[in-house]
Amino acid sequence: MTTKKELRIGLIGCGFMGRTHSNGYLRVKNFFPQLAYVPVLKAVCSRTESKARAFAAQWGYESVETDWKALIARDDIDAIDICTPNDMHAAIAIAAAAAGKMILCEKPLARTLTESEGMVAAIEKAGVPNTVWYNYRRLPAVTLAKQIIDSGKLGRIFHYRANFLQDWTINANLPQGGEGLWRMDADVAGSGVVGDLLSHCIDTAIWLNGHITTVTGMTETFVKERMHQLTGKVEKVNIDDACSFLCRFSNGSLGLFESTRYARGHKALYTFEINGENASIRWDLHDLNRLEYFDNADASTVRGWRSIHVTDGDQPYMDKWWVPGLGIGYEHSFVHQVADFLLSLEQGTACSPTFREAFETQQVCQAVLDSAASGEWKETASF
Ligand code: SOE
Repeated sequence: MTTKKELRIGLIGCGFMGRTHSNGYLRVKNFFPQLAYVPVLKAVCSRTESKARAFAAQWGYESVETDWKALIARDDIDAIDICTPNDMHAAIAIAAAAAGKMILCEKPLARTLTESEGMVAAIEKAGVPNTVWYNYRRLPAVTLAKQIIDSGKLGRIFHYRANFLQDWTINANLPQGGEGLWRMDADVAGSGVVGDLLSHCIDTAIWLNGHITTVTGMTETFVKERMHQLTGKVEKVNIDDACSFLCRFSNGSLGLFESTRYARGHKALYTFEINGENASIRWDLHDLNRLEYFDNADASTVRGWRSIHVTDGDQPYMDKWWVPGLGIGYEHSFVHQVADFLLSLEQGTACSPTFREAFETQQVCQAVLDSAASGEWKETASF
């Protein structure tokens, strides 16, 4: 018999993110056995019952629901995990908070700043534990970057540079909206690459380098009209296919960000580089166990970019996995987020990024979109 405390999960949404989160819940008890809490996959919810049943059978959920309100009303659910398309995040989070449930919400927090504001207010009024799944923070090499920066080794930071490049929407015949393609529909997604991809870069940047104060951006929609899967009609495309922006951080450094779904040859190239007075670091999602580090204090005879293979037990999270030298993957970042959420419950602390912290990312996204629309520099709203 387990002496662990149960965290009974009600998952809403059976897509790609539903799978990454479910895998996190399943793996955490094997690899983080010291935690006081253990997730229990109580129920999964999808509008389509057959889909919910197939998902429950595949991932081990005990029951299914087809109405998210019924899921929230259940007494045997402690935490609601929101893995729906973005247009449902606000309604579900606000209702779940009012019902006193803990909430784990997939990124971005919502479609708009206004929706996000309502969510932060609801969760803070309810006082329930919450987190937003900006998973890349929890890759060991990215967490190591945070530790190196916080140790002061970089000194004064001058530049922060990030890219998130994909190529899956180049085909002009790709429809917009509907099953599997909701990210192409602005009514559902809120925005294109800004909310979907740059939000990851912004979350990591704020975490590593502090607040972003002003931005100037440009966006482009390369294919202006596409068939909408749900209406069967050719409709105007309202998402941004690409966005580049410049910004200033409150520590005085300059930022340069680029994201697109039109970078032929790139499927998910997320990279960042940070240049400080004494040292620089850079990271690439395609080689996610590696952190590159240049330290100007090294003897000139051996000075150069070090390639740190982040697989040692002394490095973040890696004592939980295999043996030094053996890397881990994308999916482990979600296991780490579950572990950190469970630890935060045990310790009575917040699990970063909270809704309020993710709201700051949303403010930057909004400022970038506003700047692209007006052609002006924009201040991110004061937090
Ligand atoms: C889009 O293709 C996407 O799946 C994002 O929605 C995820 O957040 C990102 O991690 C990978 O790309």
